[in-house]
Amino acid sequence: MTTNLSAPCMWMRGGTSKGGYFLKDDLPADTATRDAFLLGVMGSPDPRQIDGLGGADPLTAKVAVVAKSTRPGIDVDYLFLQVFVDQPIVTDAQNCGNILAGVGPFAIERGLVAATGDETRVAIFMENTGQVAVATVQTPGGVVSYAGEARIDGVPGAHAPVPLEFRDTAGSSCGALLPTGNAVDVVNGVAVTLIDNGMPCVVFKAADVGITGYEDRDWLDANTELKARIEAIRLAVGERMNLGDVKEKSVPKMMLVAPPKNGGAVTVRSFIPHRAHATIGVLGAVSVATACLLPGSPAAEVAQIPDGARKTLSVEHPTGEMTCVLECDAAGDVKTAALLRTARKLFDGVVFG
Ligand code: NQM
Repeated sequence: MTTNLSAPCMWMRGGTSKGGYFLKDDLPADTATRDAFLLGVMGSPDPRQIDGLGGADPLTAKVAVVAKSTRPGIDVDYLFLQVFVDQPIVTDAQNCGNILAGVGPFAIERGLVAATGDETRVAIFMENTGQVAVATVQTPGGVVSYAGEARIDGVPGAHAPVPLEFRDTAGSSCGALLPTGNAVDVVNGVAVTLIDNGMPCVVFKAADVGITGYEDRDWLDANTELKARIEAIRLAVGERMNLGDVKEKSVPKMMLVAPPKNGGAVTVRSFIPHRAHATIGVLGAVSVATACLLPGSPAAEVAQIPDGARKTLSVEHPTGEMTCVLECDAAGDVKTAALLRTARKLFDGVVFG
């Protein structure tokens, strides 16, 4: 389907995801027209996305909408949109920390933010959740550089580092870190933690749904019985997590945890929510890592947690690990999270939807 509309667009990899980055003013102001255009850009709905630029994967059918901010102390506003692959849905019901990694470079490239020496800090208001992240972008000579020596699992090669800092992300979409007030709830016979430290997640032991937690993405995606069981839990908790009916939403994410295998803190297999993740989401990882710190939670039962207020937690995933550095206050509550990502400009031009 086509809307016959077009817009300037930069295609970027952000972390382990990929998608279209737009200036807000370049998109139709009317939401229905914007969403129809974005469905056309990606080629949705179609499992192959043959008529668009989406990569037949929710991780590569993502959109960032960026504008100069008028908020004090904030450089840009970022709205994340998930375009579904095989349904005609564009949703702003979730944030995305991987696509966030490209927002700073994009904002500088488009002239929304002036480079300040060799590194430029960009304060980003995340519209989906009303929270702030700070990205540090490499800008030698005042120009964005994507080249560097930083490596993240799930992306081949080395690139310029884009460290991300999050502050006070608890309750981003659910209103509270633990929307039911409990570290453990039992849903369909499975002990789960319903948690939101930047991303609404349901965290439970992989063993409690009959798998090890070390399976690969293809195996998980092919297991329709497992997926049906997980989806039944997801649909049952939407209201309890203050997310309403989640049938057509991409949250909560389903996080299956197991003991670490490679010296990390915990192993995770995530469903986002209908496909297994190739790695793990950024804020998804922060939320799981936070769940590991809750005494008595299913994640705490399998996790290895270092001592101290500043905790470096390596979250193992299907293709490596993601390191989250969590700072806790005296009460043990997570106050800030820092993660390393990289990003790369892939294409700049005009896209047709
Ligand atoms: O949790 C995928 C991704 C994500 C989200 C998803 C993300 C995050 O890897 O912050 O990055 O969970 O839909 O891009």
